[in-house]
Amino acid sequence: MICPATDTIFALSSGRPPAAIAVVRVSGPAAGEALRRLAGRLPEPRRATLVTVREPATGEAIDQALVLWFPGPHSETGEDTAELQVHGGRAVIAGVLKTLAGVPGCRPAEAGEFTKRAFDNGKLDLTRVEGLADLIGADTEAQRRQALRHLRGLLGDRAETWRQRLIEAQALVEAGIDFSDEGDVPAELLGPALASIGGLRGDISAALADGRRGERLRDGLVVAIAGPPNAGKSSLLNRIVRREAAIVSPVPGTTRDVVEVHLDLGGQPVTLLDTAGLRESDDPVEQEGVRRARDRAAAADLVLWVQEAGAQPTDSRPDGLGEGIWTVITKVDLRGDRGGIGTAAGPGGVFETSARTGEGIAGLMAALEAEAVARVGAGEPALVTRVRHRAILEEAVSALDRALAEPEGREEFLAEDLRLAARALGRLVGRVDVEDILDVIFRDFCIGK
Ligand SMILES: Nc1nc2c(ncn2[C@@H]2O[C@H](COP(=O)(O)OP(=O)(O)OP(=O)(O)O)[C@@H](O)[C@H]2O)c(=O)[nH]1
Ligand SMILES: [Mg+2]
Repeated sequence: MICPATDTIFALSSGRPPAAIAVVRVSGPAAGEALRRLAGRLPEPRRATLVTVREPATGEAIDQALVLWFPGPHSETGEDTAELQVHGGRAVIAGVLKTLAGVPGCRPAEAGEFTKRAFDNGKLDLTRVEGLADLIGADTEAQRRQALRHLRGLLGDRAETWRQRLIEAQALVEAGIDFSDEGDVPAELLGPALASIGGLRGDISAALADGRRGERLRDGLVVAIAGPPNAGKSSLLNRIVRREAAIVSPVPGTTRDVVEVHLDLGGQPVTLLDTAGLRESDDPVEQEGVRRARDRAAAADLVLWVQEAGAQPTDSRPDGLGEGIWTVITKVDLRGDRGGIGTAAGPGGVFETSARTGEGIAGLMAALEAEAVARVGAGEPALVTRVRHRAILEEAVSALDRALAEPEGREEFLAEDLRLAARALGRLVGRVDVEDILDVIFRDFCIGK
């Protein structure tokens, strides 16, 4: 649980020492006092100032540092905030943190607590907080771009506009209810309200009909390599990632656990899974491996169904493998007589590859990248990037559907439907009813953020 903001919090906000520079942040009412003790004075606001940081009791110099002073409310957290850029040695950092701990009212920050304060002080809405978490977690270019858009309010601002439109429609309906004695709202108020609700419903539904691009981009496109034992699945994975990520052996049934690797294909995040060869087995461990292989392949965005060159097509693939399936023929080097096969996909989207010679691998990877771009990276930036967003917006759409379906004379119900929809949008940006989810969201942050 996060304590009330009367405490002043501090933390090392930069990465693991030792490093060239370490950034220590302090936020709260005693931040100014803390900075005065360490730096001997309070520097001019928002101006980098070189100071000698001293242990206040003894006056001993700890380090030379660049310090910044951001008086609230014009700071990231909205509170008085100090930032010290010291040399990133462990002893220097320990000395600074120890001194800060000695300042009355100061204590070490908990994970995400700086951001939580920014949220509490209205500096960031919840969708921006989520964008910030995603920005810190972004591994690829496309993920970074999406996260930054959300940090800048892509969804939060849109949700706020939608909420305003709802509130206006609600005002029209409620004005109508007040005007009429019999409960029948005049058409000149109800008509525009209904038109606005219809338009809004359309806009929110359009945001939801995005093929889950935003969620996919956060998680990465999941591609499972599946096929019969010994077909060369693990070798294919290793060749693609250019390291021995999975064990390869001539013994069928080598892979048991699912091996997961994360790739950055031209900025698109792709998670590649190597799975156990699918076959009947008496070995309980292998059976479990096969069960896992089937599960992960069924849940994947794409399955690469791997078959050895020259294998009987009776190795036919089982049902329920997932959304899309591509066939990958492996070990084409063993065919000998068929030199010079191109690196692109053959007819019917069949890829001919050899993990030994590397043939066809570049073509397969290019196709995977194009698929990732098509499924995740193409089109308008996605407004919805989390299950939370989707669930709330779906709830708003159902409330609007109910509103539009209310028969004449039930304007009070209509007004209530609109209130529910507005409430849902309020939850999206964290204005209302959010206590239960805040801990979950801030838990994802590191200490110092
Ligand atoms: N010549 C040749 N041999 C290959 C190629 N790819 C894999 N092999 C061999 O085929 C055997 C099986 O390879 P694996 O990658 O372990 O096959 P797998 O599909 O992962 O097998 P399981 O995990 O047991 O299902 C090994 O002896 C590999 O060296 C290839 O492109 N060319
Ligand atoms: Mg294997």
